[in-house]
Amino acid sequence: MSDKRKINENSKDEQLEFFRVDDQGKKLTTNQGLKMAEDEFSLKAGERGPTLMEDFHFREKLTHFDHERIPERVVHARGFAAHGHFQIYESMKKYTKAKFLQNPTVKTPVFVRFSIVNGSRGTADTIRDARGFATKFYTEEGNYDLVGNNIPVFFIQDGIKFPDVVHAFKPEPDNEVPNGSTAQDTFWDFVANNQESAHMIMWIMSDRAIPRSFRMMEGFGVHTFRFVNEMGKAYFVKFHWKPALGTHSLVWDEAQKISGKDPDFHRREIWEEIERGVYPEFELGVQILDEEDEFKFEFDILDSTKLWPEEDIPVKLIGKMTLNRNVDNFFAETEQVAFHPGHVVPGIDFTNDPLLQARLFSYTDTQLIRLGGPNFHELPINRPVCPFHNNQRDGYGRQTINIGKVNYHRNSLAGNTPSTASEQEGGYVHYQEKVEGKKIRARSESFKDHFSQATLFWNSMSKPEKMHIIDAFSFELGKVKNESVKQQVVDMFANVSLELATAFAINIGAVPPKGGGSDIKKTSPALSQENTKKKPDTRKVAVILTNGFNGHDVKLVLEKLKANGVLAEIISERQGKVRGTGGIELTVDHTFLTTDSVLFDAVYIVRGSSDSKKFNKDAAYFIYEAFTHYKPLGATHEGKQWLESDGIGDGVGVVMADDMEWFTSEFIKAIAAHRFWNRKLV
Ligand code: HDE
Repeated sequence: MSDKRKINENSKDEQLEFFRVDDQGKKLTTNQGLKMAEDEFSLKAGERGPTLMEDFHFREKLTHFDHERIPERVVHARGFAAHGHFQIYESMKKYTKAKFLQNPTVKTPVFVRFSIVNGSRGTADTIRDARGFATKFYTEEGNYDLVGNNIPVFFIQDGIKFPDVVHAFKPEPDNEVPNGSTAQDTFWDFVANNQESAHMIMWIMSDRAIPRSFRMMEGFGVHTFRFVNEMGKAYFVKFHWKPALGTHSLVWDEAQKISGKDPDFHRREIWEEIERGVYPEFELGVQILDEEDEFKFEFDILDSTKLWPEEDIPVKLIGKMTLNRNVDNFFAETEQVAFHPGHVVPGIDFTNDPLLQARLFSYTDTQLIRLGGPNFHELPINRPVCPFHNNQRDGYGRQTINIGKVNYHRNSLAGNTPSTASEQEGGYVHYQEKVEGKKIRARSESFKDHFSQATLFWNSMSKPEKMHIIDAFSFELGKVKNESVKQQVVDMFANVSLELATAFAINIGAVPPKGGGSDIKKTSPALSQENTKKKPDTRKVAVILTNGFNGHDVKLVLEKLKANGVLAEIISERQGKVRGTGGIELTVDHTFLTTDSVLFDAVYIVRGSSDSKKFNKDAAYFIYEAFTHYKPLGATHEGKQWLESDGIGDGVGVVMADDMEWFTSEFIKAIAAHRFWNRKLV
């Protein structure tokens, strides 16, 4: 690429264009470009004879196929990614010299990969797990990777324990069970014996671990990083992604059923929405702390099991990211993208968080095995959009043809180039933090409080959220076989909340805690999803109807839903058309066989005049399940009478009316509300 290339929103797209290959309409060739006259029969000695070694085409085809797979990521194996851009609202010059954070008119290209931490590549999307949220900014100063999760804290404080926690949460090593779940003895044994995990476990047991959508979860950089400005002044910073549609979750029973009904639930949704131009948006937020304030808190800011309460250190929203383009090829882009928290640009620097320090080693190391050598930065998806030059050479799969004889530094033959850049020329200069101390394998005293913020999280939950956490502990520990492990976990979480530990102890047949409890009374309202944004956009409504529905009214409701960003899908007894009054026909999107109640956010029950027993039975089950998952229900016409006679009609979050205007606006409000936790289940 020319050194003069201007970086803009489309630079990455333009760069990728060079590598795109369209095979359609072309002649089939070998990898050497030889056109082949036959691709269905191997070369044999006689029609019924043995295959010949000479068959170079057969050998090439099979050999390539035999080598198609690469190792899946050791964690975050299942992922989904999309392209987009990021734009800041106003210059962040005061805090950082990072160029992509200076100019509000510049759109920096990004590539974002969402992932599941524990599950393997074939796990279902909706398992209970933390989600990865990794962003590659292709900036004019090189790639900057913000490799975060949807949970702001982590299981452990020191990276040396990462293999231990991962071994404990992956399937047990003898029988490789359970897959994509942590309902196992080894995981909970790890938790009870490594109590620094308490805070993260609270998040994993909460609704945050079963997000409704990738576009409805927050992202967090987790560690404390540094911003450094042009004057060399540094600030501590924590990164946040705030979803435009708010943070919402599934119900656990629903999440488990989706795992069977549509294991690709999350990736399918984002793919389809980007295809129809409804782009996911996230705002980038920063919490900034003066260096002088490092020791002002009751926790250590270098400890990744702690968050900075947003009420104490507000999140400043500094820009917006829009994901507007799906990949062309999952393997080439989503699978081969290589993130690394050590990919930084001038103005962004590290801290001594021992978890971050370990990550700075691990990510390049893992790519060497996963992507097969040191040249993975040359893969199209990983290439910076700015020029890159150095004396690193050779290795498996090298793409560039570096001309000339000089491949070392310092030299006189090439005028000592490629030469280093001064700070003024954009050269990266590490922040000169003063460090002194004895070489020691130990944990700072300031890292020793494992429970205060776990209690802060518990205190901040609404009543339904607390119930979900109790249920999650009861489910997970209910599957643990070892009674001692169960008891150890009960006794451990008594330090977080007696109410919590007692409740799940009773459910799992353990002895309720005799001591413990916490004095922490503080709450952080920002932690509760109850206080998040509520919007109807992108919500999916199942419209249940059959022949003889009121054509005029239903058309009106469907138009209004669409105008409010709600996606309505028609569900009926069979595919094809359903006929309403006034000659109105609708195309059926699904039958009760091809879809399921758990795949929708709300149900609109119209019914119609036809009276099929099968329709009635299937629809009743569909509606009842949505009702028990606290989803908004709307009913008009025959549907209304039906719900009334079913006893569901007077439930909270059930909207019924004869006036279509009133009905639609109330139903849209109910859809935006997400769930009605105070509904009494019949
Ligand atoms: Fe990772 N992590 N991690 N991690 N991580 C990887 O790198 C590691 C941690 C995160 O979509 C691996 O390329 C260590 C925290 C994401 O490609 C590996 C430690 C956070 C992704 C690795 C951590 C993350 C990874 C596996 C503790 C949130 C997926 C494959 C010291 C801030 C990126 C790979 C993608 C992937 C190591 C802890 C986020 C092995 C040693 C904390 C989003 O290098």
